[in-house]
Amino acid sequence: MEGVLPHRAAQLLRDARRVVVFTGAGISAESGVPTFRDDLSGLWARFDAQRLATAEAFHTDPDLVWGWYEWRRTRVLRAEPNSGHLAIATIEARAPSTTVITQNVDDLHERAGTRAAIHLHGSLFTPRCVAAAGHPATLPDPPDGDVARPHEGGRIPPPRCASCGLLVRPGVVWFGEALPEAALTAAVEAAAASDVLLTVGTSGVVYPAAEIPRIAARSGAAVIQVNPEPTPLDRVSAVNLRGPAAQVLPALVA
Ligand code: BJW
Repeated sequence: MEGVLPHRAAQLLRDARRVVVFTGAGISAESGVPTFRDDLSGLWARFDAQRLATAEAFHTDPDLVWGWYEWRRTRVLRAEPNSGHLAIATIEARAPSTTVITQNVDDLHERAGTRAAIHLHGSLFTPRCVAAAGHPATLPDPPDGDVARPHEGGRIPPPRCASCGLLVRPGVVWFGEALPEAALTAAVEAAAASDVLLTVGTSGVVYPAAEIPRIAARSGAAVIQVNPEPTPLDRVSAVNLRGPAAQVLPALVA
C-alpha cells in the first residue's frame, strides 16, 4: 500500500456525510471463504460456474448443486468475521447514514455488527422452494461428524418444500436471474446519493451489481477501492489501495 493514499482515503471517509460500502468475495477471503475467480483459491478454478450457479444446473443435477451449496454453507458457519468486516462495522457506527451493500451470500457482515447489509445476490441461509414465488424453507443444522459433513463435490439431495412438495433451492441469485428488486433499488439509490463509495474485494465484472460503484462515480462520489489486484473498477476509483482487506480497512479507521 502506498504511503499517502491511505491517509487520503481515511480523510475522505471522515469528511463524508453519506458513505456506501460495496463488498465482494474478497472481504471474506481472509475468513477462509473462497472467492469465485482468484487463480488458486477461486471456487470456479475447481468448478465450472455454468454447471453450478444456474437454474439449469440445479434442474439437471439438483444433488450436485445442493451438495455444493451445503458444503459452502458449512464453511461459512465455521468461519468468523475478520478485521475487514469489523472495520466496516466501525465505519457504520461512526457514520450511521452508511449503507453496506454486499454481493456475498455469507452472513459475516451481520456477525461483525453491520445492522442491515443489502444482499444483492441473496443468501446461503434463505432457501426457498423452486415455485415461482418460492415458499421459504428451513434448513437442518449441518451434521457435526466428519463422516457426514458436506464435502466439496459431494452430492446431497435437496429437501422437499413442506408447503408444496417441490424441491428446495438455495436462496441465491444465479446467472440469468433477476436481482431482488427492493435490494437493487435501495443499492442504486444509496450509490447515487453517496459522497464516498468504498468498494472492497470485488472483481467488478458481474452485472448489474458492478454498476453500483460506477453509478456513485457518475453521481460525483469519490470511489475508494481496496483490492490486492487491479480490476476494471480502477478507472472509476479516485484512490486505489492495493492490499488485502483485513489489513487495509483497519488502517482506514485507526
Ligand atoms: C481480495 C482479497 C482480499 C482476493 N482482500 N480483496 C452486462 C454485461 C455483460 C453481462 C451481463 C450484463 N448484465 C447482465 C449480464 C449477465 C450476468 C453477468 O454479469 N455476467 C458476467 C459474468 C459477464 N449477470 C446476470 O446474469 C445477473 N442477472 C441478470 O442480469 O438478470 C437479468 C434479468 C432481469 C430480469 C429478469 C430476469 C433476468 C445475475 C448475476 C448473479 C451472480 N451470481 C453469483 C453467484 C451467487 C450465488 C453463489 O454464491 O453461488 O454471485 S456469480 C458470483 O460473482 C457471485 C458473486 O457475488 C459475483 C461477484 O463476484 P465477486 O464478489 O466480485 O468475486 P470474485 O471472485 O470475482 O472477485 C474477488 C475479488 O477479491 C478479486 O478482485 C480479488 O483480487 C479480490 N481479493 N482476496 C480484498 N484478501
